[in-house]
Parts: sequence; C-alpha cells; structure tokens
Amino acid sequence: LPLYRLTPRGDMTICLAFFNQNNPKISNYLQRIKSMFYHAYNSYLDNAFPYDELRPLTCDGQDTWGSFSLTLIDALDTLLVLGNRTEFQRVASLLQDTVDFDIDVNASVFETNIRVVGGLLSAHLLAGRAGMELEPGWPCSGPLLRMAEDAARKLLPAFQTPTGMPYGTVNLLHGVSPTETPVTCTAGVGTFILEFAMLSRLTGDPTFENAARRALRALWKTRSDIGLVGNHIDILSKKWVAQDAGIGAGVDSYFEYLVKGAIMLQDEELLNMFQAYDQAIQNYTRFDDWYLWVQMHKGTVSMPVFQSLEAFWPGLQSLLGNLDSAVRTFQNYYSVWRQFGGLPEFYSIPQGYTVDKREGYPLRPELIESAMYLFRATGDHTYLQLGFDALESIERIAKTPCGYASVKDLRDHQLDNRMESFFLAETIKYLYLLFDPTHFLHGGGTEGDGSWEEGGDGGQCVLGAGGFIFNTEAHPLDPAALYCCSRHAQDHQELRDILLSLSQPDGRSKPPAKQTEDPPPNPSDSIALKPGEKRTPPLLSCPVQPFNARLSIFGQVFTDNT
Ligand code: DMJ
Repeated sequence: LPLYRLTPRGDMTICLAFFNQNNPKISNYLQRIKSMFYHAYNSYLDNAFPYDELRPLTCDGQDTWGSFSLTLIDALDTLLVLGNRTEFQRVASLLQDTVDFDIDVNASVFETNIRVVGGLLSAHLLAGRAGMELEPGWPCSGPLLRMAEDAARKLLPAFQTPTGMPYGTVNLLHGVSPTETPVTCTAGVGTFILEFAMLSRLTGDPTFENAARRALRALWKTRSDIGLVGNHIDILSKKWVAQDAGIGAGVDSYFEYLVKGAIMLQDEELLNMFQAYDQAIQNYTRFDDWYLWVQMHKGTVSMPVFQSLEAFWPGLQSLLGNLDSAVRTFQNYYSVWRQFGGLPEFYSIPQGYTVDKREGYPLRPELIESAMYLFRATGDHTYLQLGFDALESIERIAKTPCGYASVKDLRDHQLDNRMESFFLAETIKYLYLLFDPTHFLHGGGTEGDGSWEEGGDGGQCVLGAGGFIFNTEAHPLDPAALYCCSRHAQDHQELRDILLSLSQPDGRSKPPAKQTEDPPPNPSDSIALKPGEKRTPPLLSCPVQPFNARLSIFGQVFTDNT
C-alpha cells in the first residue's frame, strides 16, 4: 500500500489503511511504546511518588523543580493519549487530594508554568473526554482548572517588575526573594502566553494574559539593531548579559510561543514579531540548513554548535508551512542522531562530534516532536524511521530495572540517576502520536475518537473538533475552549464597572480606563521574603547553564571547565 496519496485538491493525505491497528508492525510499535510508558510510570509510582521525579538507578525519588509530584502532573494527559481513562480519573482525583502549592519552595517560574500549569490545564480540558464527572459550566470551571489557576497565581509576583519581564525564580509562599538575581533567560521571559491566555479566557480573569503580553512586548523592544535577541537578560535594567543569539537553549520556546500563540489566539502581533525574528535568524544564523549561534549585535558566529533543544525547529517551521527548509534541517539533525543513537546536548558542526561536557542525552523529545509534525505534513517514511530508531535506542541504552535513565554520555552509554518528567509528558507522547496519525489529538476528526463534545456557557461551545496546540511540554490545549467562557469575561467587566462606579466620590460611573500597553506593577503585591524566612536552594531557571565559555579558535568549543 502506498503510505500517502493525493486528494482531488492535490493535498497529500496519509494513507490510513497503512496505519490500521491491524497492521501488525504498527500495532506492535504502539504496544511497545505503551510498555515503555508503563515501565517508567509504574516505577515512578512504586518508588518515587510523591516526589517530583524518579531516580532510575537507585529506585527512589527526589524533588527537583518544586515539590508537587511533578512527574504525575506531567504524565497525566499522556495516560489519556494512551487510552487509559480509569487511571487518568484516579490520578486526577489523587492530585486534587495531595498537591499543595502553598509551600515554602523556590520554584522556576518557567518550569512551573510549562509543566504544572500546562499539565493541569490540558488535563482539565481533556477531563470530559476522559469520562470524568464534570461540574456544571465546564470547561469554564472545574477542580483541575482551579489547581492550574492556583499554581499560576503563585507565579504572578515574579511579573511584578518595572519592565514586566519576570524573575526566573519565585518562592511559592513568599514571592520573589530580595536576593533573587534579575538575570534570566529569554525563554524564561517569553514562554507564558499559551497557558496564561488560556487561563484568562477560561476563568475570566485577564491578569494572566496581560502579564504574559506585557513581558512579550518588553522583550520585543530589547532586540538588537539587526533584529536578534540574546540568551540571558537583566529584567530590571533590560541589558543583555549573554549576547549569543540562536534558536536553542535559553531561547527556544520564546520563538515557539510566538508562533503557537499566533495560531491559538489568531494574533497578528505575535506572528509579526516572529516573522521579523525569523528573517534575522535566517540571515545571520543559518548555514547549510544548520543554525549557529551568533553575536546578537554584530551577527558574527560565536558558537558553531547544534544543540539537541534546537531540534524542535523543523516542527515549528512545518506549522508555518516552510516545509522545504524544515525537511533539510531535519535531515541534518537526524544525521547526528544516527551517529550517536541519540542527540548529544551539544554537537560541534565543524568537528562533526560531541562537545566536551555536553555529551549527554536526557531522553529529550524535540527530534521526535519534529518527526511527528513532518510526518503529518508529508507522509514521508523517513520520519517513522526516526521513531523506530528512537524506540530501539532508548530501550537498549536507557532502560533500567526501574525506569529509564538520562544518558550521561552517548559515547560510552554511561547513565545518570535521573528520569526527567518530560520523558513521560513529551518523548513518549510524541512517539505514540507519530505512529498513530488518526489520534484525536491530531485534530479534524468528526467520528469515533475524533468526535467533539459540548460544554461551556449554556452548553453551546464545541470542543475538540479543530485540532490542538501543544504547549512546549507537549500538553495539548484546545483553541476552541478560548471561546467557551465569554460569559465570564462579561461578568468580570460588569463587576469591574460596578467597583469603578462605587469608587467614584459622586457614585457616578466613569468609562473603564483604556488598558495601557504596559500596565504598571501592583505596588501592594510584596515580592520580598521577610528576614529569617526559610529558603530552599535556588534552582536554575533555564534549561542549561549560561554561556560563560567562549571560543578561542573556530570550532573549539567549551574546552574550559564551565
Ligand atoms: C521540556 O521541558 C520543554 O520542551 C522545554 O521547552 C525544553 N526542555 C524540555 C525538553 O527537552
């Protein structure tokens, strides 16, 4: 059977017969991916819950990004992706009973948003499909939505800065520490609009969306004369502290959220921002369909490396319709995967080899994610082949008696005692979706698993009919839900008008003030820890260390001890 065929309109569609669950090869892969998930998931539950993560070499648990059973929150919607409604229901209730965000913990604003807020929001939106009992008014209310809102509210103090750009770390009980560094990575400023806009539209409270937009607009204004942004910025002085411009670690999901935010919110401002960046990225950083790191003001190459986090880019390009370039870049990245059986964190392009101290593969999803999008767009077998390769590699290299371990070094397959929660949230989910192109999360279905459901104010809104947008932790968000809760927004506006009229000395109502582009921070929100209060050790708020090493000879990267 041909894998794909042309429709009468000339579009390419994937030949679903090939994917019939009766196709023994495909159903065998889907089965193996499920077994991979349950080996990791059950090991976490048996050995690590309620800690954030499983330690797969010592078979125990540890708190990493907070103290909120992170792996369980991150894995929740994957249960539904694999069709396990009963376990989804059980875990959704368990999380409501056990997770508390009122804790004295310093948490990464970025990670808490993409994993916790994103995970709970997506589970909330999928709760109907998972057969959970729904509150009247769902999806505009519900226990998982309240949890997501609760978690997001804990992050808001970080946004109370003169620029609107958030601090990287916040104490969930006390706000931002007075000793907190104002330096954070670009992605830590610009990766909120998907979750925060969805939260605002569902709850009717615009605070979240406004905070995310204010941060995005402030960041946009800091771009260099040649249109690039750097890697780390001082959010108080707006000075760029690390001036390497690229598409990988520290920056990646900023660009991702401009594109996905534009699609989800039908927002031209976000798309225009991305397109301007993209032009500069293509002009200054792209060489032979690789993307290098360059100095943000001059455009000169600072690091000729490919980072595994950059592998999301071909998928993002396919969303924009730039297929030719996406396909070529994917081929470059796939050649690195084939060389090592995984993607090293850094790969020196001129040397064609790993970079000192960056030889690990922590089971990241990005190349599989791109394969999923590109397979969806082209039907080309190459992308399935990457899926086969990934499944084989991870089983052979990373499997331990109790889970899957991050690979410390792809050259000798040494392992690290860590299983990041994104392995269950993203890597396995994208792998499964790659091999199941009829899955409801690919969207567009009108029957069976793809069917839509009703909800919202007066039960008029239609959910699940038009595709999903994945946040950067692979948590699917349903854009249709944005239009379900307009009554909330109305109520909120009415309440605001009443409060305004009451606050006028003569009791008369004034027209509501126009929202300024950069609303000032609320001075009543304290961002300080009180003297003597307990602090947990600071976490890295960004995926990797800042770039404090530099090249001395072109091609010799990271030879110092950073
Ligand atoms: C995930 O937490 C997210 O995808 C984030 O955007 C980047 N890092 C990891 C996966 O590699």
